[in-house]
Amino acid sequence: MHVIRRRGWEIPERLATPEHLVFNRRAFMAAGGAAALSLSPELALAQRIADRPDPTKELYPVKRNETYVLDRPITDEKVNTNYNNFYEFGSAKTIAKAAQGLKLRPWTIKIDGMVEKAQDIGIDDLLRKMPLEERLYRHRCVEAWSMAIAWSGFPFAKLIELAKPLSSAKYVRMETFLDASVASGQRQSWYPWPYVEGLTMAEATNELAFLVTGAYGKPVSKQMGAPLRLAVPWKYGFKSIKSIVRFHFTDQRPKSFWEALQGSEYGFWANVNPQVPHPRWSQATEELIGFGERRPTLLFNGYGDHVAHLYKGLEQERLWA
Ligand SMILES: Nc1nc2c(c(=O)[nH]1)N[C@H]1C(S)=C(S)[C@@H](COP(=O)(O)O)O[C@H]1N2
Ligand SMILES: [Mo]
Repeated sequence: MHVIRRRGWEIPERLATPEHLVFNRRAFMAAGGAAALSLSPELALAQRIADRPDPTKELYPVKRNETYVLDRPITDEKVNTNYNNFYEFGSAKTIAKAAQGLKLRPWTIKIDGMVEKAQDIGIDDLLRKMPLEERLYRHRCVEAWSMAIAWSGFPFAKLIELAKPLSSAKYVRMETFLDASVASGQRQSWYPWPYVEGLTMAEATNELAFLVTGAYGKPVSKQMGAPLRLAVPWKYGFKSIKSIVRFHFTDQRPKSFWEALQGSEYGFWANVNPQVPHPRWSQATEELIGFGERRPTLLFNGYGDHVAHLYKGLEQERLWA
């Protein structure tokens, strides 16, 4: 049997933080890690539910854009769909089953704020308008683990074309759904729900910024942020907001969920930098989840050629938290 060994894990449990409080790695390992996932009846059930037909299923797989190449293997789908951060459904990594309660239709996305004309658009109409492609991206969580994923979706820039923001808009602020009746985490009132994230217009229109509708050649799973989630792979994972219901264009810098909760540790930019530690642990290396391997982390998670120019002249800003 394939055994995943705990190797060089550097974050002591006593350093538990809002995000890390939940990093229930010990439980994951105690369950036998990835090898056990296929054996656990509970997780197998969650998987089957997640595999139910989706109205957009026939759109996938989509053609891969070969521009984006990986330096590591793609994370196994079973590992990825059973090891998630999605606080709406709980603060452990094992929220896959709870997330199946999320209803994906109707799913209306509001586009408003500093735009020519505010609009509401259903996810299926949006999907039909957007050019879908597949991209292989790395994902680096601020907790110092990483995965590699075959996302499907469309460039954020295409949504912005549809939204027609005014030239005065400087930021796009995104929100996750708010429904405590399905998301038990949202009954925990000490969190600043709904989950919010934001990008500058230059970031959102950068070619790397990707709105995800699928993964592993099919509609993206609920636990990974169906039906629409962001992937900004040069930033820490918390920037990649899941299950988005609103894009609000504004000239005010958005305050994100994690920044609102713990501003001393999480900021607006959150670009990956191995040389700048989190206040309580090193960011120098990362664990490749599912592979039992640690690797040095790369500046901008290896995407500096695409994005480093966005931060010129902003050296006084807190670019790395
Ligand atoms: N709405 C919402 N989006 C979210 C989160 C969350 O808790 N809620 N967690 C973030 C964090 S910390 C990470 S690392 C990624 C995890 O994505 P994954 O579960 O698909 O790996 O989602 C991000 N997006
Ligand atoms: Mo994360």
